[in-house]
Amino acid sequence: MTELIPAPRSVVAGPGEVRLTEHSRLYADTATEGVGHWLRTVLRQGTGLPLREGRELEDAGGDGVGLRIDPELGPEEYRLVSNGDGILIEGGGPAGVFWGAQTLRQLLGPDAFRRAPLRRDRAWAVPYLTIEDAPRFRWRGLMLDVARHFMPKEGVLRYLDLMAAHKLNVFHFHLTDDQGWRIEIKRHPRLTEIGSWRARTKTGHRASPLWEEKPHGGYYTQDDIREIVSYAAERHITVVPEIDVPGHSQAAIAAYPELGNTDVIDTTALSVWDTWGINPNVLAPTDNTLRFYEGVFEEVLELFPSEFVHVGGDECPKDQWRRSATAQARIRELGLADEDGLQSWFIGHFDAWLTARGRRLIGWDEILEGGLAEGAAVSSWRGYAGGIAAARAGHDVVMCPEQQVYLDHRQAPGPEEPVPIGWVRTLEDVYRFEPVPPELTPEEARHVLGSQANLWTEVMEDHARVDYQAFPRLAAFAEVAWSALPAPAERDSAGFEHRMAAHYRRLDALGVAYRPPAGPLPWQRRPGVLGRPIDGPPPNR
Ligand code: TNX
Repeated sequence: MTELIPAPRSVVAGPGEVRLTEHSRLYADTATEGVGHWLRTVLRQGTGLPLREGRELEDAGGDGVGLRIDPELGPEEYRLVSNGDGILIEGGGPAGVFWGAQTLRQLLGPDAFRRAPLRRDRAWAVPYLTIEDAPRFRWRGLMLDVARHFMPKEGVLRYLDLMAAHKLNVFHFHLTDDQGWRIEIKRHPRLTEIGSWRARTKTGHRASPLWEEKPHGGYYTQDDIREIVSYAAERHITVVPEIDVPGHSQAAIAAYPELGNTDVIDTTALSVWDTWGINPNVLAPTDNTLRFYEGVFEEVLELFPSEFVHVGGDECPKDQWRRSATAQARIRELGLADEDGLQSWFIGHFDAWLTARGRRLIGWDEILEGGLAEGAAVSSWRGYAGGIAAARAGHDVVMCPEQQVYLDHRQAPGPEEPVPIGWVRTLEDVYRFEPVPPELTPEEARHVLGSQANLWTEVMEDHARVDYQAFPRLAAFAEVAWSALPAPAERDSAGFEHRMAAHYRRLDALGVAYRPPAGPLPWQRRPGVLGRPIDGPPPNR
């Protein structure tokens, strides 16, 4: 039963076990009451045990569970002891206790992950052991793109639960893109009235001749967002919102044509984009655009308490700025060298704006081009290079190179994989991903806050597709981000696969539609109608 994922720092097992029964009590000290509430709720669902409240730690003695703070431990560190006195989980902060509670759930076996007990008469046992554990990185993230395909709120809450089960703690919420605007902004209602729906959708990759001829869309109201942020916080997950500027903005321009480069194209003719790729229709670098987005970010800051706010900054083609008299005048007026300078001025504006409000900007590694704003952090996605350059320049970095942790890329070669993306990133590739490149000195490496896996959803139109792409690779990623693994070549991938056998049973109980080790099930395959070049060079760039 100790086939834990992610692997803890140390486990010392002894003979014997604690048996949880209907008489078992759960005690939580004041600081860990929230964790106690979470643990009681999920265990009651899966096991049927009431885990009545203990008034003091002694009530949890023998066959109960105690939760409390041990100030000697780090904030996310925990110790789980199961012995003749019962089960005691101590953490340096509530987050540490919460991760310990996740470990306890795994120790109880796969059925503890169900929503209702299979039967009432079974025993629930936890072996005698001592687990000491702490995360390697403080940023253990998952990015979910809800712009390309909208994921209704329930699905997002479910992903937060799946993240928590894997001890992931940063949810990077990609809320806007060319193909959809997904967050209600009260002062600019057309962003969702117009920007959250597209008339049709390209099927498969962008070279496909096929379309799904039906409207697609949806958005989160501000109350939905508050609920998501609060649900995440209960699970010790920080939500980092992304509003992508100045590229990836066609949905916003379709809603408010004055945001685009009106002296280059007729932006009133644009609609929410219905295909994939890098879009030439970018924001105009005008005062009107800046004021508009300051308004957007003001509402965003009210909804998301996170230290970091993501402003995108990726894939912003400069052609329209080259042809725009307005953009060229701005370049001259600001004394900039070129259009790259304009992009960096644009990002720099929001860096200063966010910093003045006590937040920090983070953006995709393109924000390094033309000079990176001081204090800004970088999501390094086009490989390690951006992250290395940023760390050397003293900027914080989240490593998420597409070569390793892009979960939209296919997980095996062959015609059965249901994605039109040529690159193969296997479970083992992800397991051998190292967030800190050897090029960095220990001093520079301190700027690597951690890592995240990214789920872009061009080809994932529902939650079953997202599950298929995310799992099992997200489990490998979680271990990379949490556990103190050795260098990639020395990692025990056979041991990991052995533990995965137990983990698949947990994912089954959770209802995750993962990719089975033997390949996709018939319903997970996709008929060969995508116009996809199989296993060739990446067709999506
Ligand atoms: C690049 S990663 C993008 C996304 C795409 C993704 C597909 C990044 C910052 N931009 O817009 O969805 O590739 O893999």
